[in-house]
Amino acid sequence: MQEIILPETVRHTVAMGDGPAGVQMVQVSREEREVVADLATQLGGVSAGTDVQRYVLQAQMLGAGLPDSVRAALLHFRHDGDRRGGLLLRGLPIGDVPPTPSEADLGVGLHLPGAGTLSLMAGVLGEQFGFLPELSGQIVQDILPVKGFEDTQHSISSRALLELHCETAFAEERADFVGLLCLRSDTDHEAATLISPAHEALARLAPATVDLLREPRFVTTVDGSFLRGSGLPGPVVVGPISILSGSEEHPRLRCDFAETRGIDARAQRAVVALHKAADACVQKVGLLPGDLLVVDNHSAFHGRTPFVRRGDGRDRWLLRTFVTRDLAKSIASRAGGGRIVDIDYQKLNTVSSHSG
Ligand SMILES: O=C(O)CCC(=O)C(=O)O
Ligand SMILES: [Fe+2]
Repeated sequence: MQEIILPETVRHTVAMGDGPAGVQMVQVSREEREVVADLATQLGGVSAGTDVQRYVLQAQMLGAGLPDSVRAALLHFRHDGDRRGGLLLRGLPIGDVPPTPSEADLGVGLHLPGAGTLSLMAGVLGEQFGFLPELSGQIVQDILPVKGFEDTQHSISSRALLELHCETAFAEERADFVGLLCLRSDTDHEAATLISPAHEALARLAPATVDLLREPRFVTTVDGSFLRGSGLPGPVVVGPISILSGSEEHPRLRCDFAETRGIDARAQRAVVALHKAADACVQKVGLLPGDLLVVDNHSAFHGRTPFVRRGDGRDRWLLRTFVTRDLAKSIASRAGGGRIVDIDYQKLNTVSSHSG
């Protein structure tokens, strides 16, 4: 019988080098790439668009056949997270990549071999899910630069720096992990994904500031991209929340520097100090085709440097997915027990927009 690899022993079985930016990295070999590609092809027999439940289950079943090094790295990351906040798998199969679409809500990437690769990896980490109406509410989303959004704080921006954030900080149901699989880099190689580990940023702050971040003295607004079609006139403000929880050794964050603010002057100064500290210890990861970056959405902020959108079909293109360890926590927001969370934003609006 084959020996079962327990999480405690996993770290000894994986050869991990430091990635381009001090992020833990696993280089996938050519043989391993072929195994993953074969599994992704098998998964391709189920539609990720119309048969989501069966698709995710199939990905989880097939995941048992992934190469040990890949599986062990993902299981280890799932178990403990990583103080560096990210895991980079380099050299994954993505198949033929068509021209980058000009819109992000057409669900093009969902049907590509890369989506199969991403979902196989996600199935080892936990449960894949999506949010309505963000990027058509699919479980695999296209992250690419879109005309008219260049200077926004949406993930489809380009010219603007995408500020450091925890993904969907407004939502209790937010992902434990965000998976970003690169299909195409930007032509100029200017775009870099940013990672800033919580413990490093916190180490730069005065103890009184860290204590304050643990108090429920903050509010956070819902990203505009989630409110499209909701009919709500103004910002949806959620709170009061604490930005920091967890232990000193394993801090947990809930903050998006484009959306989160203090409800009084001292609390706001703490947000500004944290932002400055997080910026100061940012790591840049220039994703290459076949790179999967898994971000721990609790122990690190992520963001992206500015780059140029050309609209020539060669623009940067990532596939993104959200993974939770516990899908049951969002059951009230998932109609019919599916995998797409549909939040009632009106109910979420717990704070008068005049406060703060
Ligand atoms: O484009 C990137 O590298 C990261 C974008 C991002 O933060 C996201 O899609 O959640
Ligand atoms: Fe993000």
